[in-house]
Amino acid sequence: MKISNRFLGVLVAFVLLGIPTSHATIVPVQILDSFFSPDSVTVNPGDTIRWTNNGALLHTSTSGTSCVLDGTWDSPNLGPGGTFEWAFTTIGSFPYFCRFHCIFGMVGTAVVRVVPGVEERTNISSQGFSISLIRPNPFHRTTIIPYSLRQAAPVKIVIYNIVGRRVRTLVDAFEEQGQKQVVWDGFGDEGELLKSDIYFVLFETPTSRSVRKLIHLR
Ligand SMILES: [Cu+2]
Repeated sequence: MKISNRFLGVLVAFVLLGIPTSHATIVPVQILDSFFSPDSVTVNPGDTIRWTNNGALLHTSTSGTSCVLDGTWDSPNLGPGGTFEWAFTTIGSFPYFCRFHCIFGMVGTAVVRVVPGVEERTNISSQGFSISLIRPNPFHRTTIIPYSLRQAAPVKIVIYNIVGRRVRTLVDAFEEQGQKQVVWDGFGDEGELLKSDIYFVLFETPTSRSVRKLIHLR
């Protein structure tokens, strides 16, 4: 089913009225010591981006271009482990930067639009678990794996290499129902950056099991 302009209009109206959309989700972006990862992220209207400082230095997420604040959002100084969230309610492209490192090119963009695959994301499978479009795929630095749970369940999301060896466990936890996503950064469980190759992501709950192919290009 294609998303019609009418549907889009209704969605936008809902967002403008402040009514949460059913697929609102928190999208993670990592702050590393010289860049945001991913540096461009596409979210649906109503989604929230959560920046987490996984670096060792102080950073910020500050909206604006050319290192000039535009006043939409400006996080406090985030130390290692610090997080900041911002909910995006209007469609558009929102550039941002780190106040400390913008002059070194530490910039990012949040693109807010109705993401293709939203129908799939909201059409939860009868087995209670569905996986949406993994994007980007192929990926270079990070890829986002969206999924949804119709009911709370123990969930395992594991990356295997081409010969079937487990290289990374992304999720192994009891999770509540809802739209989720997990980011894979191309690293293995031992902290090693894995080589360019085809990988498989296995999703497992007590009642379902499915596999998707992922291409990692370093
Ligand atoms: Cu910074």
